[in-house]
Amino acid sequence: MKKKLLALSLSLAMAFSLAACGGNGGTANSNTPAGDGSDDGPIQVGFAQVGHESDWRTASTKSAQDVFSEENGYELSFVDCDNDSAVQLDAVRNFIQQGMDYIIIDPIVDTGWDAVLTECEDAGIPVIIIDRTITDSDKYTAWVGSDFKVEGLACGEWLKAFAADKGIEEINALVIEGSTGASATIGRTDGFKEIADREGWTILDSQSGDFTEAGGQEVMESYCQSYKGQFNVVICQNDNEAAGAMTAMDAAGVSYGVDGDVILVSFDANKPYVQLVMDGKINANFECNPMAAPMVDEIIKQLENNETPEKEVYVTESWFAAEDNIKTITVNGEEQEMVHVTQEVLDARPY
Ligand code: GYE
Repeated sequence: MKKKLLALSLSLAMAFSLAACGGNGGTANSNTPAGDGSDDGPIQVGFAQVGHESDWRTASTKSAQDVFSEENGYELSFVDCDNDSAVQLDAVRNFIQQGMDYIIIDPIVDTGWDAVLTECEDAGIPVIIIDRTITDSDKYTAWVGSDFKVEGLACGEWLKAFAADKGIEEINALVIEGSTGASATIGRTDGFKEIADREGWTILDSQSGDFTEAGGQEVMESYCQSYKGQFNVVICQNDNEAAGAMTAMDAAGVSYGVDGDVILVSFDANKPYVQLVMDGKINANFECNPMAAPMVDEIIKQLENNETPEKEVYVTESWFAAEDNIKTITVNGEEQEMVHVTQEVLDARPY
Protein backbone atom coordinates (compact mmCIF):
# COMPACT_ATOMS: atom_id res chain seq x y z
CA MET A 1 0.00 0.00 0.00
CA LYS A 2 1.50 3.31 -1.01
CA LYS A 3 1.60 5.63 1.95
CA LYS A 4 0.72 8.68 -0.12
CA LEU A 5 -2.39 6.93 -1.33
CA LEU A 6 -3.25 5.79 2.17
CA ALA A 7 -2.91 9.33 3.50
CA LEU A 8 -5.05 10.63 0.68
CA SER A 9 -7.73 8.01 1.10
CA LEU A 10 -7.82 8.58 4.85
CA SER A 11 -8.13 12.32 4.34
CA LEU A 12 -10.96 11.74 1.93
CA ALA A 13 -12.60 9.25 4.27
CA MET A 14 -12.34 11.70 7.14
CA ALA A 15 -13.62 14.56 5.02
CA PHE A 16 -16.49 12.34 3.94
CA SER A 17 -17.35 11.27 7.46
CA LEU A 18 -17.19 14.88 8.65
CA ALA A 19 -19.48 15.90 5.84
CA ALA A 20 -21.78 13.01 6.70
CA CYS A 21 -21.85 14.24 10.29
CA GLY A 22 -22.73 17.73 9.18
CA GLY A 23 -19.18 19.08 9.68
CA ASN A 24 -17.69 21.38 7.05
CA GLY A 25 -15.50 18.56 5.77
CA GLY A 26 -13.33 21.03 3.91
CA THR A 27 -10.13 20.66 5.85
CA ALA A 28 -8.56 17.54 4.36
CA ASN A 29 -5.45 18.48 2.44
CA SER A 30 -4.21 15.84 0.05
CA ASN A 31 -1.18 17.97 -0.81
CA THR A 32 0.46 17.09 2.49
CA PRO A 33 1.12 13.37 2.40
CA ALA A 34 2.09 11.44 5.50
CA GLY A 35 5.55 9.91 5.58
CA ASP A 36 8.04 9.92 2.75
CA GLY A 37 5.59 8.39 0.34
CA SER A 38 7.91 5.51 -0.48
CA ASP A 39 6.87 1.90 -0.33
CA ASP A 40 9.96 0.26 1.04
CA GLY A 41 11.10 2.28 4.07
CA PRO A 42 9.99 1.61 7.62
CA ILE A 43 6.65 2.90 8.84
CA GLN A 44 7.33 6.06 10.80
CA VAL A 45 5.44 6.31 14.04
CA GLY A 46 5.55 9.20 16.49
CA PHE A 47 4.47 8.40 20.03
CA ALA A 48 3.73 11.24 22.48
CA GLN A 49 3.89 9.37 25.79
CA VAL A 50 2.55 10.86 29.05
CA GLY A 51 5.82 10.59 30.98
CA HIS A 52 7.58 8.14 33.28
CA GLU A 53 5.59 8.60 36.47
CA SER A 54 4.76 4.98 37.27
CA ASP A 55 5.54 1.28 36.81
CA TRP A 56 2.48 1.14 34.58
CA ARG A 57 3.96 3.83 32.36
CA THR A 58 7.26 1.97 32.13
CA ALA A 59 5.40 -1.14 30.99
CA SER A 60 3.44 0.88 28.42
CA THR A 61 6.61 2.46 27.01
CA LYS A 62 8.41 -0.88 26.85
CA SER A 63 5.47 -2.44 25.06
CA ALA A 64 5.56 0.34 22.43
CA GLN A 65 9.33 0.10 21.99
CA ASP A 66 9.12 -3.69 21.59
CA VAL A 67 6.31 -3.55 19.05
CA PHE A 68 7.40 -0.53 17.00
CA SER A 69 10.90 -1.86 16.44
CA GLU A 70 13.09 -1.91 13.37
CA GLU A 71 12.66 -5.70 13.04
CA ASN A 72 8.92 -5.15 12.90
CA GLY A 73 9.31 -2.61 10.10
CA TYR A 74 8.88 0.54 12.15
CA GLU A 75 10.87 3.64 12.96
CA LEU A 76 9.67 4.96 16.31
CA SER A 77 10.05 8.57 17.42
CA PHE A 78 9.34 8.50 21.12
CA VAL A 79 8.73 11.60 23.20
CA ASP A 80 8.44 11.42 27.00
CA CYS A 81 6.25 14.47 27.73
CA ASP A 82 7.01 14.43 31.47
CA ASN A 83 3.35 14.99 32.34
CA ASP A 84 3.35 18.41 30.69
CA SER A 85 0.42 19.04 28.32
CA ALA A 86 2.19 21.88 26.48
CA VAL A 87 5.14 19.58 25.74
CA GLN A 88 2.72 16.95 24.48
CA LEU A 89 0.98 19.33 22.08
CA ASP A 90 4.40 20.47 20.79
CA ALA A 91 5.47 16.86 20.32
CA VAL A 92 2.41 16.16 18.17
CA ARG A 93 3.01 19.29 16.10
CA ASN A 94 6.64 18.23 15.58
CA PHE A 95 5.45 14.82 14.40
CA ILE A 96 3.26 16.59 11.83
CA GLN A 97 6.27 18.66 10.70
CA GLN A 98 8.35 15.51 10.38
CA GLY A 99 5.68 13.89 8.22
CA MET A 100 5.12 10.82 10.40
CA ASP A 101 3.01 8.07 8.88
CA TYR A 102 1.08 7.61 12.13
CA ILE A 103 0.85 9.51 15.40
CA ILE A 104 0.13 7.77 18.69
CA ILE A 105 -0.96 9.88 21.66
CA ASP A 106 -1.56 8.89 25.27
CA PRO A 107 -3.32 12.11 26.28
CA ILE A 108 -2.11 13.57 29.59
CA VAL A 109 -5.41 15.41 30.00
CA ASP A 110 -8.74 14.71 28.34
CA THR A 111 -9.44 18.18 26.89
CA GLY A 112 -7.75 20.73 24.64
CA TRP A 113 -7.27 18.39 21.69
CA ASP A 114 -9.52 19.52 18.86
CA ALA A 115 -7.13 22.06 17.26
CA VAL A 116 -4.08 19.81 17.09
CA LEU A 117 -6.12 16.81 15.96
CA THR A 118 -7.55 18.97 13.19
CA GLU A 119 -3.96 19.77 12.18
CA CYS A 120 -3.17 16.04 12.04
CA GLU A 121 -6.27 15.47 9.96
CA ASP A 122 -5.33 18.31 7.59
CA ALA A 123 -1.91 16.72 7.18
CA GLY A 124 -3.55 13.37 6.41
CA ILE A 125 -1.83 11.64 9.33
CA PRO A 126 -3.95 9.05 11.15
CA VAL A 127 -3.91 9.47 14.93
CA ILE A 128 -4.30 6.52 17.27
CA ILE A 129 -5.09 7.37 20.88
CA ILE A 130 -4.04 4.88 23.53
CA ASP A 131 -4.89 4.41 27.20
CA ARG A 132 -6.45 7.71 28.36
CA THR A 133 -9.36 9.20 26.46
CA ILE A 134 -10.13 12.55 24.87
CA THR A 135 -13.51 14.09 25.54
CA ASP A 136 -13.51 17.22 23.35
CA SER A 137 -12.72 15.82 19.93
CA ASP A 138 -13.36 12.72 17.86
CA LYS A 139 -10.87 13.57 15.15
CA TYR A 140 -8.80 10.45 15.61
CA THR A 141 -8.80 7.16 13.78
CA ALA A 142 -8.97 4.77 16.73
CA TRP A 143 -8.58 4.52 20.49
CA VAL A 144 -7.29 1.53 22.47
CA GLY A 145 -7.55 1.46 26.24
CA SER A 146 -9.48 0.78 29.43
CA ASP A 147 -12.85 1.76 30.83
CA PHE A 148 -11.65 3.66 33.90
CA LYS A 149 -15.14 4.21 35.26
CA VAL A 150 -15.71 0.44 35.22
CA GLU A 151 -12.46 0.08 37.19
CA GLY A 152 -13.77 2.55 39.81
CA LEU A 153 -17.17 0.86 39.92
CA ALA A 154 -15.49 -2.55 40.30
CA CYS A 155 -13.47 -1.23 43.24
CA GLY A 156 -16.67 0.04 44.89
CA GLU A 157 -18.66 -3.16 44.27
CA TRP A 158 -15.83 -5.30 45.63
CA LEU A 159 -15.56 -3.11 48.75
CA LYS A 160 -19.29 -3.36 49.31
CA ALA A 161 -19.23 -7.17 49.09
CA PHE A 162 -16.02 -7.44 51.15
CA ALA A 163 -17.32 -5.16 53.93
CA ALA A 164 -20.61 -7.05 54.08
CA ASP A 165 -18.78 -10.37 54.31
CA LYS A 166 -16.54 -9.08 57.13
CA GLY A 167 -19.39 -7.39 59.01
CA ILE A 168 -17.86 -3.92 58.53
CA GLU A 169 -20.76 -1.51 58.89
CA GLU A 170 -19.18 1.87 58.30
CA ILE A 171 -16.88 2.87 55.49
CA ASN A 172 -14.74 5.97 56.02
CA ALA A 173 -12.54 6.22 52.96
CA LEU A 174 -9.59 8.31 51.91
CA VAL A 175 -8.89 8.52 48.20
CA ILE A 176 -5.51 9.31 46.66
CA GLU A 177 -6.37 10.39 43.14
CA GLY A 178 -4.16 10.25 40.07
CA SER A 179 -3.10 13.27 38.01
CA THR A 180 -5.72 15.98 37.74
CA GLY A 181 -7.49 16.11 34.38
CA ALA A 182 -6.39 12.60 33.33
CA SER A 183 -9.31 10.49 32.16
CA ALA A 184 -7.93 7.62 34.28
CA THR A 185 -8.34 9.78 37.38
CA ILE A 186 -11.76 11.05 36.37
CA GLY A 187 -13.15 7.58 35.64
CA ARG A 188 -11.76 5.89 38.76
CA THR A 189 -12.93 8.78 40.96
CA ASP A 190 -16.42 8.90 39.46
CA GLY A 191 -16.90 5.13 39.51
CA PHE A 192 -15.94 4.74 43.17
CA LYS A 193 -17.92 7.83 44.21
CA GLU A 194 -21.03 6.49 42.49
CA ILE A 195 -20.97 3.40 44.71
CA ALA A 196 -19.96 5.41 47.82
CA ASP A 197 -22.93 7.76 47.31
CA ARG A 198 -25.30 4.87 46.69
CA GLU A 199 -24.13 3.02 49.81
CA GLY A 200 -23.94 6.10 52.04
CA TRP A 201 -20.18 5.77 52.67
CA THR A 202 -18.09 8.71 53.81
CA ILE A 203 -15.25 9.88 51.61
CA LEU A 204 -13.24 11.87 54.15
CA ASP A 205 -10.90 13.36 51.57
CA SER A 206 -9.82 12.93 47.95
CA GLN A 207 -6.56 14.54 46.80
CA SER A 208 -4.17 14.04 43.91
CA GLY A 209 -0.95 12.09 44.39
CA ASP A 210 -0.12 12.63 40.71
CA PHE A 211 0.24 8.88 40.06
CA THR A 212 3.69 8.89 41.71
CA GLU A 213 5.10 7.14 44.75
CA ALA A 214 6.35 10.47 46.21
CA GLY A 215 2.92 12.02 45.62
CA GLY A 216 1.13 9.09 47.26
CA GLN A 217 3.42 9.27 50.27
CA GLU A 218 3.00 13.03 50.68
CA VAL A 219 -0.79 12.87 50.50
CA MET A 220 -0.94 9.91 52.88
CA GLU A 221 1.36 11.64 55.39
CA SER A 222 -1.01 14.58 55.53
CA TYR A 223 -4.04 12.23 55.71
CA CYS A 224 -2.43 10.41 58.66
CA GLN A 225 -2.02 13.72 60.46
CA SER A 226 -5.53 14.94 59.75
CA TYR A 227 -7.55 11.72 59.96
CA LYS A 228 -5.63 9.22 62.11
CA GLY A 229 -8.08 6.82 63.75
CA GLN A 230 -10.95 8.02 61.56
CA PHE A 231 -10.45 6.01 58.35
CA ASN A 232 -10.74 2.33 57.54
CA VAL A 233 -10.27 2.37 53.75
CA VAL A 234 -7.54 3.89 51.55
CA ILE A 235 -8.09 3.88 47.80
CA CYS A 236 -4.95 4.61 45.76
CA GLN A 237 -5.58 5.21 42.07
CA ASN A 238 -2.34 3.51 41.09
CA ASP A 239 0.25 1.11 42.45
CA ASN A 240 3.00 3.66 42.91
CA GLU A 241 0.74 5.82 45.05
CA ALA A 242 -0.06 2.68 47.08
CA ALA A 243 3.67 2.14 47.66
CA GLY A 244 3.98 5.72 48.93
CA ALA A 245 0.86 5.36 51.07
CA MET A 246 2.27 2.19 52.67
CA THR A 247 5.48 4.02 53.60
CA ALA A 248 3.46 6.85 55.16
CA MET A 249 1.16 4.47 57.07
CA ASP A 250 4.15 2.45 58.32
CA ALA A 251 5.73 5.65 59.63
CA ALA A 252 2.48 6.75 61.28
CA GLY A 253 1.87 3.34 62.87
CA VAL A 254 -1.29 2.64 60.86
CA SER A 255 -1.76 -1.03 59.98
CA TYR A 256 -3.28 -2.05 56.63
CA GLY A 257 -3.97 -5.06 54.46
CA VAL A 258 -5.37 -8.46 55.41
CA ASP A 259 -4.16 -8.30 59.03
CA GLY A 260 -4.48 -4.54 59.46
CA ASP A 261 -7.05 -1.95 60.45
CA VAL A 262 -7.23 -0.29 57.04
CA ILE A 263 -8.42 -1.86 53.80
CA LEU A 264 -5.92 -0.85 51.09
CA VAL A 265 -6.98 -0.87 47.45
CA SER A 266 -4.94 -0.11 44.34
CA PHE A 267 -5.29 0.11 40.58
CA ASP A 268 -2.95 -1.07 37.76
CA ALA A 269 -1.88 -4.46 39.15
CA ASN A 270 1.70 -4.39 37.99
CA LYS A 271 3.40 -7.65 38.95
CA PRO A 272 5.28 -6.40 42.07
CA TYR A 273 1.97 -5.09 43.38
CA VAL A 274 0.11 -8.29 42.60
CA GLN A 275 2.84 -9.84 44.77
CA LEU A 276 1.84 -7.36 47.52
CA VAL A 277 -1.75 -8.57 47.14
CA MET A 278 -0.55 -12.15 47.57
CA ASP A 279 1.45 -11.03 50.62
CA GLY A 280 -1.73 -9.51 52.10
CA LYS A 281 -0.43 -5.92 52.13
CA ILE A 282 -2.86 -4.72 49.46
CA ASN A 283 -6.40 -6.10 49.84
CA ALA A 284 -7.48 -5.71 46.22
CA ASN A 285 -5.97 -4.45 42.99
CA PHE A 286 -7.87 -3.62 39.81
CA GLU A 287 -5.81 -4.19 36.70
CA CYS A 288 -5.25 -1.60 34.03
CA ASN A 289 -3.66 -3.28 31.04
CA PRO A 290 -0.69 -1.31 29.62
CA MET A 291 -0.21 -3.52 26.55
CA ALA A 292 -1.98 -1.40 23.95
CA ALA A 293 0.89 -1.40 21.45
CA PRO A 294 0.21 -4.85 19.90
CA MET A 295 -3.34 -3.71 19.19
CA VAL A 296 -2.10 -0.46 17.70
CA ASP A 297 0.15 -2.55 15.46
CA GLU A 298 -2.96 -4.43 14.31
CA ILE A 299 -4.76 -1.16 13.63
CA ILE A 300 -1.84 0.16 11.59
CA LYS A 301 -1.76 -3.07 9.60
CA GLN A 302 -5.46 -2.68 8.89
CA LEU A 303 -4.94 0.89 7.73
CA GLU A 304 -2.01 -0.16 5.56
CA ASN A 305 -4.37 -2.68 3.95
CA ASN A 306 -6.95 0.02 3.42
CA GLU A 307 -9.30 -1.55 5.95
CA THR A 308 -11.31 0.45 8.48
CA PRO A 309 -10.38 -0.37 12.09
CA GLU A 310 -12.81 -0.28 15.00
CA LYS A 311 -12.98 3.22 16.43
CA GLU A 312 -12.79 1.97 20.03
CA VAL A 313 -11.00 -1.12 21.31
CA TYR A 314 -11.08 -2.07 24.99
CA VAL A 315 -8.22 -4.07 26.50
CA THR A 316 -9.14 -6.94 28.81
CA GLU A 317 -8.39 -6.66 32.52
CA SER A 318 -8.45 -8.79 35.66
CA TRP A 319 -9.35 -7.95 39.25
CA PHE A 320 -7.23 -9.36 42.07
CA ALA A 321 -7.88 -9.95 45.78
CA ALA A 322 -5.75 -11.14 48.70
CA GLU A 323 -8.58 -13.22 50.18
CA ASP A 324 -10.98 -15.58 48.47
CA ASN A 325 -14.18 -14.57 50.27
CA ILE A 326 -15.58 -12.64 47.30
CA LYS A 327 -15.61 -14.82 44.20
CA THR A 328 -17.25 -12.53 41.67
CA ILE A 329 -18.58 -9.02 41.39
CA THR A 330 -21.01 -7.53 38.94
CA VAL A 331 -20.51 -4.20 37.22
CA ASN A 332 -22.96 -2.76 34.70
CA GLY A 333 -24.76 -6.10 34.70
CA GLU A 334 -21.61 -8.06 33.85
CA GLU A 335 -20.23 -10.57 36.29
CA GLN A 336 -16.46 -10.95 36.55
CA GLU A 337 -14.20 -13.08 38.71
CA MET A 338 -12.22 -11.60 41.60
CA VAL A 339 -8.99 -13.52 41.13
CA HIS A 340 -7.58 -14.80 44.43
CA VAL A 341 -3.82 -14.29 44.08
CA THR A 342 -1.79 -17.47 44.49
CA GLN A 343 1.81 -18.10 43.44
CA GLU A 344 0.50 -19.60 40.21
CA VAL A 345 -1.54 -16.49 39.42
CA LEU A 346 1.46 -14.30 40.20
CA ASP A 347 3.80 -16.35 38.02
CA ALA A 348 1.44 -15.97 35.09
CA ARG A 349 1.39 -12.17 35.22
CA PRO A 350 2.99 -10.77 32.05
CA TYR A 351 4.10 -7.39 33.49
O1 GYE B 1 -2.99 3.92 36.07
C1 GYE B 1 -0.98 5.14 36.15
C2 GYE B 1 -0.29 5.89 35.09
O2 GYE B 1 -3.17 6.33 32.34
C3 GYE B 1 -4.03 4.29 33.09
O3 GYE B 1 -1.32 6.44 34.31
C4 GYE B 1 -2.89 5.20 33.07
C5 GYE B 1 -2.43 5.61 34.44
C6 GYE B 1 -1.99 4.46 35.30
O4 GYE B 1 0.63 6.74 35.51
O5 GYE B 1 -0.13 4.29 36.83
